[in-house]
Amino acid sequence: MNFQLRKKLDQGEKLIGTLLSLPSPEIAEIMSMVGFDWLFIDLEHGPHGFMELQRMLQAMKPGCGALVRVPEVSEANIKKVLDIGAEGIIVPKVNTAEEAKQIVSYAKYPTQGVRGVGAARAHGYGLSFKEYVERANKETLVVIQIEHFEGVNNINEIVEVEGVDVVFIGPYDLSASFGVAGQVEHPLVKVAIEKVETACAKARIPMGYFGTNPEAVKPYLQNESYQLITCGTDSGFLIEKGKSVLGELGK
Ligand code: 3PY
Repeated sequence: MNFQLRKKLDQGEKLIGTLLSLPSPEIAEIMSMVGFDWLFIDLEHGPHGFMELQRMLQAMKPGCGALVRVPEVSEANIKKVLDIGAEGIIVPKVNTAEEAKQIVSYAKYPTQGVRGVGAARAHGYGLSFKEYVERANKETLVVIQIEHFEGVNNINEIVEVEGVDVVFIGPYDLSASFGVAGQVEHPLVKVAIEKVETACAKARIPMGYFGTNPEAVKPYLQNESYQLITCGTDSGFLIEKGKSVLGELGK
């Protein structure tokens, strides 16, 4: 595995990705060919299983990285996603430092964590086993999502957890937690995001943000705290283009 995302993040690069909610190797292939730096593959809301995930990663063009959102925190989920060859995990709705510590420990081989050692695609099915195991703790990324007011309330403790590489805002869930679902510009959401930004800046942890369109992510692209930007979704692109074609044809 030739992982590049960690190096690029460490060099301060801004990495633009898009969210894939459909279990399609062809879509993963096309999006990696189009030039996105990375793909956010969503096993939390998407119907993908681990086999579809493997096919998607196999289809991607080298140079485009994959971060995979696990459906929930479990040792089995995190281990399988990394063994299949993801460059890192994205974990939804992390609300406490305890949860963050647990996640890091599942993602790291001993002695930093408890990740099980077994041959799979990430290890070249065993061919590059030693090399992968030596590099994995350094190269694989642990991205945690703050997307509930409880996580915002505990952010100062969460960013202290060693091994958390990126704090990623989930603006839609965050707005829902305040009872204003979908209002990602609502003052309650904005103030919460600013609190997370302050804590991350102090702890020197880069941040990530998701927006459905370029206008929504531009302010975050310009904000130096943010390095992982996710713009749009596969299904959103299809809907938008399908509607616009029909509109042009007067339907
Ligand atoms: C959200 O906006 O809630 C998300 O999780 C997007 O990543």
